[in-house]
Amino acid sequence: RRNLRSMTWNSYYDLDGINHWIDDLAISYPSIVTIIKGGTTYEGREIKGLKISHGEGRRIIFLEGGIHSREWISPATVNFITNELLTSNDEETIAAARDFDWYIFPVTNPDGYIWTHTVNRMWRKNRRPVGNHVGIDLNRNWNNNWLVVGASSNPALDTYAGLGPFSEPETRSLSTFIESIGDKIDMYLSFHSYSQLLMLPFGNTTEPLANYEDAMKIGRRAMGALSVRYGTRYETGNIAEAIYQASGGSVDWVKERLKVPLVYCYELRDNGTHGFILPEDQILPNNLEVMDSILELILQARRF
Ligand code: ING
Ligand code: ZN
Repeated sequence: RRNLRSMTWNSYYDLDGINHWIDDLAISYPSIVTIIKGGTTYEGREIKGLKISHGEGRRIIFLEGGIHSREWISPATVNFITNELLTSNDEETIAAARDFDWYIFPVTNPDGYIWTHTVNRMWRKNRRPVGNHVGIDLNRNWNNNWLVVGASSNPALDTYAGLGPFSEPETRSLSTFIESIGDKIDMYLSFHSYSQLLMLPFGNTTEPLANYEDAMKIGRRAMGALSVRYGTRYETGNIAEAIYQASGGSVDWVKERLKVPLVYCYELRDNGTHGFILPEDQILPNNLEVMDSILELILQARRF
């Protein structure tokens, strides 16, 4: 039998590398890991993910990575969390893995991700052609306040919201999948870069809506935990106050439509020195500090 792959944290992996690794995890951990299909892309690829489960009937933590293809640190972070949940000897991590069902999609925009590895490193959108242009911003295409603010109707732009809410196969199929497990999700985490922020819904208004106060308290504590290891500073706030007003993003839809209790969107390292092209020697430190914050999020959520 061939050797099963393990992932390293000193370089970025392409789509094949990630997908083969996921396949090998299902072979290595047959009673815990299940391959799941979150949907299908414009070019016909599978949105591949995995479920980590130590038994029936648990509440769910959902991880969404790589909806913007150039933000390579996002899939790398999600893969690291996955790896920790399966291999760590740390007690808190073992408990986190055991007590929840984890639904994990490191690359939710596979067509775009391949494009950044082959043609244009700075590609953000999916790869569907519209007129003379290509690509819809998959984080402006969700059916909540679609095209209201911080989104464009111009297909030439990076924030083009598409022809209508859920016009794209990626968002349509992924949202259908999420909806099918929606009432069991306790926490939904979306990973972007860059800016070092932990953001909560909503993107269309700076008003503190839903469980803003509780979510802020939990988020701030988690960012405290994140800063311990290397002193990395993250700000916490709702999307509109922390970064800019923008609607049609996944987290707003998950929060508003599915009423998931805790919904956060990370903007990972860095603060703009390297931006989307985060050097490979920062992958591991980024991953370690984010993992610290995830354990704290879970700890705080359990207390609530
Ligand atoms: N940032 C996110 C973006 O889509 C965001 C910020 C998150 C906006 C959620 C709206 C909803 O613009 C990056 N870096 O992509
Ligand atoms: Zn992004």
